[in-house]
Amino acid sequence: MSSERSRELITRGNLDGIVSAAVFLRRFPSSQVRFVTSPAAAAALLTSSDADHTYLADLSPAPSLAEAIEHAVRCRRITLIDHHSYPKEHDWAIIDTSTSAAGLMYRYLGLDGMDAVVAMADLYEHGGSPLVSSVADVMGHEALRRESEMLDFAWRLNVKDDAFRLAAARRLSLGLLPSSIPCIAERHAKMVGRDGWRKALDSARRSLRRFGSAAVMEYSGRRPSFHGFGSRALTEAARQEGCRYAVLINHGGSESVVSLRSTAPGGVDLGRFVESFTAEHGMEGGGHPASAGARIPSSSADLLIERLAVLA
Ligand SMILES: [Mn+2]
Repeated sequence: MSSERSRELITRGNLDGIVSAAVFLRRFPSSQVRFVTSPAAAAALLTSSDADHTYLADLSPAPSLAEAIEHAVRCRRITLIDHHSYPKEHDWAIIDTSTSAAGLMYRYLGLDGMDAVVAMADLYEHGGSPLVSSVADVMGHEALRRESEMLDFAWRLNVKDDAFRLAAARRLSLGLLPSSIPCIAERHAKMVGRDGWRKALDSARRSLRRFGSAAVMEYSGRRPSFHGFGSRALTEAARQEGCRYAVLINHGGSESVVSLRSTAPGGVDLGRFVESFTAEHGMEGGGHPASAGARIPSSSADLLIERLAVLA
């Protein structure tokens, strides 16, 4: 077996995962890529794999996956590249919360020629990065946002279609952008034609309430699906309403789960914001500058909204 064939990538099927696959394929064009939806699904694939070197991207080392990796590293190489903060350190894990998984892999593998493609993932995951700024200087921020949106719409047309993901990643690995890749552009056009995005934005807009800088959606239990677009529709509706931050609050009994997204680059570091809020009011929270989450006492939810409302 050639060394190319015994190397593989396991990653997620979302935008960051598809761009991670593109980065991997630029470096290892004939290696295998498989897409999964969770660390547990990655663990199952890893356990049945016989690759000499498995890369895992955009998957956090949750207990099920960490256990499978600890077992596998006894006889083969494993490299996990991820950007979600995780409390435990492992010598097979490279974790950096300041970039997308694709951006981290791009740096780690020492690649170039895909700056704009990788910037789409940084923009999608974090709202910004040094790479996003330098690419936006050249092609414009709005053009970069549109390219990112094209790829994001395209995979959502049929979330089960891994053959599409792979074909898209192969073209992206050449440094091409979504608008110049027919299979992506066609799917994006179909998705726009279905009008699902407009419907998702409309229903997101209806469920948001504005409080100064913050657009807030509160619910209890399962979050509405928004025609398959989920929190993406909420963040975009918030942006169009002129709000800097989108806030989702899932009210449980005594505690509530909060998720925060910034809708434009700049602004307050949301990870730090929730860390200091939870340090003051209890429970726990953390995240990135543009995306953060927390568990808070339900009694402090109104205060959290008030604080966010007055942020610049
Ligand atoms: Mn990611």
